[in-house]
Amino acid sequence: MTTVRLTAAQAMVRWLANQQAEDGTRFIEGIWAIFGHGNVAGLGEALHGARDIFPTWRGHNEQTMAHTAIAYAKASKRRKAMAVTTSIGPGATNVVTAAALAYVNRLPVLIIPGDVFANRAPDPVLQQVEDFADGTVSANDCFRPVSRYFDRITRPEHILTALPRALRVMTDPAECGPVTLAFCQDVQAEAYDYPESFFTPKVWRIRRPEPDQAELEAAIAAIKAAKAPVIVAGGGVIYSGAEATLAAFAATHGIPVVETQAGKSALAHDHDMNFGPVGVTGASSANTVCETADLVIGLGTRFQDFTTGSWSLFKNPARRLLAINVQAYDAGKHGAISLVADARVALERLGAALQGLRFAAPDAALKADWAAAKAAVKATPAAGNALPTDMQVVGAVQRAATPATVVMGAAGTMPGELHKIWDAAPGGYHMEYGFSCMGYEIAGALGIKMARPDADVVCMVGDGSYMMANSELATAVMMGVPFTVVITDNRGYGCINRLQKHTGGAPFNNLLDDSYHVNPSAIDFVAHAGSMGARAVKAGSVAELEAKILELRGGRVPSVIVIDTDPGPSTAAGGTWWEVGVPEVSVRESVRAARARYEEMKAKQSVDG
Ligand SMILES: Cc1ncc(C[n+]2csc(CCOP(=O)(O)OP(=O)(O)O)c2C)c(N)n1
Ligand SMILES: [Mg+2]
Repeated sequence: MTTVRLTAAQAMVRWLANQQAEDGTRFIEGIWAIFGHGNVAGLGEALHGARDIFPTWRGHNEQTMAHTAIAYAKASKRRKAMAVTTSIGPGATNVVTAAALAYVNRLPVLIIPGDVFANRAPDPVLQQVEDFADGTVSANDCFRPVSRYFDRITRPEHILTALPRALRVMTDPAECGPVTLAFCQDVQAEAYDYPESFFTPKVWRIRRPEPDQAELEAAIAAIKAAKAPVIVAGGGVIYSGAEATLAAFAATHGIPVVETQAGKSALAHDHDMNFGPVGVTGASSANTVCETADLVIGLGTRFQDFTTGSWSLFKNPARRLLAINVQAYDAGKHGAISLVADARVALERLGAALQGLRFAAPDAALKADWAAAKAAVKATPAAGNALPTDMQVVGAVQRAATPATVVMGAAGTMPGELHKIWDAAPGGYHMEYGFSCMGYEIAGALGIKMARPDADVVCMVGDGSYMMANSELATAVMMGVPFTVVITDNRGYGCINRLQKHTGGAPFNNLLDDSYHVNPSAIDFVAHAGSMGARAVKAGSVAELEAKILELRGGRVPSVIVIDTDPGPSTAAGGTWWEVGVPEVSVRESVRAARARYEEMKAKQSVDG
């Protein structure tokens, strides 16, 4: 056996550089790194040695550089990913939130935090947490519940098994998610005679599981027995690359499609059978179709509560649920008829069996009514002193959009409004709404642009989310990765303020002016973003915003446009109930009234599994 003597870190980097996506490029495109004593001498030195074959990028915060990696994987439809390395202790635990984000959203990212000394000689090393009762625990054990695969590399030969397992999980469509390889800092630097064959280039093909025959037959029977089916299209449609198949299937069979946050832009917004966004942030067209449907066909969806209106949406007493999912866990939810399969393959098999079967599509007037509702809230406001609404801001961004535009976001008012009223071109919508993590936005925009250099990436971020995490803006400037950031400054947490009001609460601790202060908050977002090197400007009106988007597009650094908005309004049309626990006893009348409304809706919730 031919061997090569390398440190464990050198071997890891060499191996990673040789793993290929189906298109022949590196599956792990490169690595985000912030060094400390836990990785600088071991992995850091190895990355320097391999810098011509495996790029290293420096972020400003471990959590957000991981967000960039995760957004890259999402924008690559899980066909490519990135790695992230940190030191031990705080550098590592900073990534736990990002790991959870990737875990919830089923997105691949390879996390390589440094770990304590395997030899324990210097214990406790700087930043070691020291569990009094368990000598095997380190800070990195925080990653266990939010990793699809976790391993601790305590001997150099461990990577021979750990690395292939890591890539297997990241490229498995059902198990896909974050992998954590906690790398003991002494082990990174230890040498071993690795077999040359370990480094043979390998292509990681993403399999398309075929359905089980009996499950397929049950699904066909359920569709044939239905009179008014609806397809709830989730992120799985996009990850499977099933968009065109779904468009044809829906058109052929006259089955309406509604889209979840992760599934939005699977179909063009003006496809005849696209009845729009579903659920809490959904359209009246989509939700009306769902309320009356006698067969709800989940296609690549987790049935998150925003999709199902906390299970109050599907109201037809005869309603059955068919869940098509590559992951059996999701296919088995809520007593569904399960069809475990890749979305595209499942549609092909169903289409072949259903032949010319055609349902009476819902009334197209539903779509026309929703189009009118959208247009009304997105229209440019007349000139005046009133602050614009967030919907009017969306209108300006929409008018400035091109077929290459990818609008993105994660938390706050924007995800709900964009889901409702944004007219997405196919592939033109990227919302992190599995974890809805404030602070994903700017880092995520960077990841999307790296994955899709030809896209016109527009990051929609509230003042609150911007304040939570913005420093990868400086990274994007440094790397010359341009995108457009629109900051809607409504002086606080507008959407939670509205939720608080809706649940009977007093305005408290959400908007900046309702929060404890000695001096009123006065953040200059233009100066802040400008100080990091972005081209930052203020738009004094919606019309000015539209003009500035066009003017600043196409630079070599991100542009940031700040606009003041009214925290009050949101789109009233469409939507469904969403369960948020309202206090059962209260001295406040508004809370008691909200509780009564809550109990009314609880009675309408279905609890089938
Ligand atoms: C990390 C994180 N913390 C808290 C929340 C809860 N949360 C959701 S939206 C929001 C406020 C967002 O404020 P902003 O970004 O200004 O958006 P706005 O609704 O004001 O437009 C909060 C606190 C969250 N989603 N993520
Ligand atoms: Mg805000």
